[in-house]
Amino acid sequence: EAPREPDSFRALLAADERVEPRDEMPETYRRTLIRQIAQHAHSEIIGMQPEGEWISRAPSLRRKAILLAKVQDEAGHGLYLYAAAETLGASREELLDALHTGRQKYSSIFNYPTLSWADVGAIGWLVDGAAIVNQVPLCRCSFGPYARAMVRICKEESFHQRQGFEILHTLAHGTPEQHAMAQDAVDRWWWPSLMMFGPPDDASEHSQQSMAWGIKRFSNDELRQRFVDMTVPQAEALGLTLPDPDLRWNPERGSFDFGAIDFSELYAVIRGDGPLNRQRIAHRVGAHERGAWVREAASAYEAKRTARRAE
Ligand code: FAQ
Repeated sequence: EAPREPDSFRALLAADERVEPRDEMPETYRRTLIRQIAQHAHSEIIGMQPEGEWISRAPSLRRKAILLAKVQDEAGHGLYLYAAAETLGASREELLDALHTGRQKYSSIFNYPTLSWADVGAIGWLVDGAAIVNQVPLCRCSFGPYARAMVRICKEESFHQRQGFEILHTLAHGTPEQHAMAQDAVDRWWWPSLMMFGPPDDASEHSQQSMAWGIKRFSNDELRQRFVDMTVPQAEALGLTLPDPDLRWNPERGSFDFGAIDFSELYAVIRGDGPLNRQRIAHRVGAHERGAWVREAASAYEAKRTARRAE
């Protein structure tokens, strides 16, 4: 049975206009957005960990400054997204608690380890590349605050993708050992990057409704294909190969065919059984606990200001 939708909400969607926080909206629409935006925000801040591990080990001062800025950008993206979720009535505290207790998810990709410096390049090139393909259409998402947050985030992700490409380009054109390091990183990150787009369309429980509501503009498989088509020529430009013997141009489809994805791996990682799920959450909870004094100080300051204003 189709959920009851207010006429004003239907009219906004029909005119392809944005739904704003004070507009009437179905409760299920609100809950779907909170779920997706919160997961997205959680991904941004958990995503700081794999690369953050390399800040102190970056190969030069220049690389270190760039990586530091990139990881800070991810924190900023998390903040815009939590703020967008707050406009729907979900508090920051409640969202972080859902992350820490495993009631809300974050992207599967951040449960894989960063074993070498080349992984920082592979994350920028492939993970940020996948993020852009997924997120550019979200700039036209039906919910205004999410769509607007996405515009700036996408611009920053484009810079991130280029810095990853440049790291890999440097390694791929360096010594044979450096080339091998770049190739090894790409071999490990390729399949997990394809999994970022989610389950195949016929197994994606939310896609149909989210597309009807203009939250998602394209299906998981459509975006995955777009990512493959964009990335194959870039791999050639890097002088690196993608670890898929079935990857080949299909002139009839005007797209690259690619091998079957092992979705059992995606489901295992989503369930909590990826290589580093427990470590990522433990690290996040620890950071949150160690940061308690900052939140207390901010609340005390706010209480003081309110009291002063009331005088
Ligand atoms: N990992 O029915 P669907 C970044 C869950 S980029 C974990 O297809 P939906 C930038 C899904 O939530 C990464 N869980 O779901 C960066 C649902 O579970 P639920 C973040 C996944 O929502 C780069 C269930 O499976 N980007 O952070 C995954 O229609 C470098 C069924 O799936 C976004 O979040 C997965 N890969 O489509 C940062 C983009 N796939 O909620 C640092 C916004 C699916 O019922 C460094 N999100 N699930 O418990 C989206 O576009 C969508 O939510 C999808 C999933 C496409 C991810």
